[in-house]
Amino acid sequence: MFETIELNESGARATITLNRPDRLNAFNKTMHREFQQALETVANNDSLRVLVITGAGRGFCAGQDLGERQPREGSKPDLGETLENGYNKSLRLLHTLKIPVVAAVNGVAAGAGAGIALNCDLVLAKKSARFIQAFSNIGLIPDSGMTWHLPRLIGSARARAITLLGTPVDAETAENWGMIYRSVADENFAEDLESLVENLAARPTIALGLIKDAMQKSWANTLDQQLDLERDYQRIAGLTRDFAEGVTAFSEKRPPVFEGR
Ligand code: T3D
Repeated sequence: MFETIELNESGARATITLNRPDRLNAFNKTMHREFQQALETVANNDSLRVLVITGAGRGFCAGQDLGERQPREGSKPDLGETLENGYNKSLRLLHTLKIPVVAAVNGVAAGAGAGIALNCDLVLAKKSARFIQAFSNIGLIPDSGMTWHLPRLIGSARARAITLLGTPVDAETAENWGMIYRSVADENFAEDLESLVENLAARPTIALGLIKDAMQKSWANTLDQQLDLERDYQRIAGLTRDFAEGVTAFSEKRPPVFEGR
């Protein structure tokens, strides 16, 4: 069905695999369209409780396919337009998903490829992976939300350094800086990913969606506004079947069985 990605929906989990390994899964026009279609499909499937985004082959994603950006005599590119309809549209879809999204970073993540990973809720990376803000290496500015996320994740000094210099950040450093959730030995990656995904898929999905949204909104809110938001979201969480199950299971001294409802 897709040419440049794979979408696998199985039970409570979906996996989107960026699938142009010979280009390190760089985004061409078709991949932009197909990635957005896949995200819409995931958003419309109520049985899903976790999404994984990963890359085929040795890379996660090398950002924009530069083969599509070769200068042509007499024609000037409008990269604002390509951002609006490509990465920005995808990231807005990603951020409105109500289920947790895990970036399984299996190899190098460069440019908007790093951007896609860092826009996910949890980033699990192989120790051998690298994150490269490659934009300034080719005369561009960081996009895909990187000028927003990076200073918040790792502080302004490091964010300025890695974006101005294009310095690669290895996965272990990325974890130590708070850029990603965790880096794991390459040989443990598949197993650790599996247990993370299993755990998320079994947790109370509505509460997880509300947590994601509350964390997101906190950046723009005052403490007072955030306390109001917590009151409103807790009201919603308190009406879920999973909350009733959580409290019942606690009283009965057994593990809860959440249904995501
Ligand atoms: O344009 C707009 O719409 C604006 C938005 C821009 C968003 C962006 O993402 S801008 C940043 C674009 N990305 C880059 O600048 C990264 C370019 N790639 C690299 O710097 C390196 O490839 C890596 C550091 C990612 C990996 O290096 P390495 O040595 O592990 O692999 P390699 O040999 O460079 O790459 C392997 C192949 O993938 C190679 O092809 P070949 O020689 O085997 O035929 C290489 O050309 C290809 N490849 C890697 N990145 C891209 C790519 N092909 C097209 N586009 C790429 N971005």
